[in-house]
Amino acid sequence: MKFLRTLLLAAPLAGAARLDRRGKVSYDGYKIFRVAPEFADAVETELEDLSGMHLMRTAQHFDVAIPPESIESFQLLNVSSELISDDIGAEIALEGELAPYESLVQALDVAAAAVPDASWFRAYHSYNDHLTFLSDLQKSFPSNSEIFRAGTSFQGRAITGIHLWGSGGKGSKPAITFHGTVHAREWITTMVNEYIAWQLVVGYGNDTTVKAYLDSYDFYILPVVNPDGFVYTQTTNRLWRKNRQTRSGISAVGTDVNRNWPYQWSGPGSSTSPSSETYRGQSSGDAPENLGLRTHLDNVARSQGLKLYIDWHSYSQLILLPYGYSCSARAENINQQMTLARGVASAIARPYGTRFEYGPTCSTIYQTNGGSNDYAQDVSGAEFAWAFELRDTGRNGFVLPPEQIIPSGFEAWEGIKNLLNNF
Ligand code: 0X9
Ligand code: ZN
Repeated sequence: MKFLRTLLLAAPLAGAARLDRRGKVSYDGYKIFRVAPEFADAVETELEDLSGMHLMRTAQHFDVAIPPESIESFQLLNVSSELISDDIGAEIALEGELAPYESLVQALDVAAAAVPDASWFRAYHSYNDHLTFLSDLQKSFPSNSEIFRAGTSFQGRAITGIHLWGSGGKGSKPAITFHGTVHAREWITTMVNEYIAWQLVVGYGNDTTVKAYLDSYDFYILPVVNPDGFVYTQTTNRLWRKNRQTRSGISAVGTDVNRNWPYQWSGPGSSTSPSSETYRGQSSGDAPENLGLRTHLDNVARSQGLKLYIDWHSYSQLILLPYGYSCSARAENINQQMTLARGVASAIARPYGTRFEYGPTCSTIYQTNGGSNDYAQDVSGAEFAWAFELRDTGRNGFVLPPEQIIPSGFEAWEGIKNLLNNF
């Protein structure tokens, strides 16, 4: 029953948002329920009236956040569900204040500046501190890296990444491109992208395997491809997903940049409604972030070839392969992609036993139209175009405690190394 997998996210805070003393949307008293799949459609229909939020819907589960005043009405629906979080506001508080960026350790070689310390990965950080971290990482590896820009966000921020290369020189090898935080609330993806970039820089001088990765591929890592949305999650609404694009005559804000890619753009895996969390935009590719990202991706693919593209998301612990737009279309090398994904999932599980499932996007999570990995596979011509859904499976969801940043980064790094060793 294909329609069960169709994503129709309700608008968050359709009713009036409650603000705390600092002017941020308050999630105090909101509960997360995991609704059994057979009741998912029924709950979806009621969600707007309940002022509830759609968090994650897969074939296996549907997670919704319900505000305190609607809990009783939700219970009256009498659907089978499990309580997975008692108070999102309390979890957001536990996630901690953003930590200042302070510590640097000594340089890897005398000509270079200090490399950022691993303590960076003990907390979440402000957007400006992420830019400083990236620039410090670059300065610590000056002959093999540069900061680059992949266009401009709706509000005018530079979409920023770090380009790393090895002994063949800049731009000489097939490219590997990572996009983090296209969905603003998926903060763990920012940290995991930076963790992988940091491991590549730190390892180049003292680990022959890591040196071989950089000598074989050019890495383009963009930890925050939706900077406006990310800043908004820090100033105003922790659970914001889309960009912050406004459109004349439309009051709802935001386009889902991961439904806006100009390939298989329209269809049931995206929404025409501007208030939906999966709003695809008025025309394909009309989000400024999408323009910058696809121009960069296509240029790199044209000049160097695109070996691997990964779009990093959370949560659900999945490795998603093409395609999202159709459950029957298959990438020509899907068997090889499945074999590789299986190896990556076992490498991820090795350190802490974290289980990732894998498979084509449409049948593994749900149908997505206008998604980045379909575009990267078929238009940019990537050999492999994947999306990861990082930790966890719902207990903390998007608000993953900072103690889990390093384990998430480490297991993802193990997975990426396995992939690089095997393709
Ligand atoms: O719906 C999405 O965009 C992703 N899931 S999430 O819950 N993080 O929003 C899945 C993305 C699948 N990959 C692409 N279509 N690129
Ligand atoms: Zn996402």
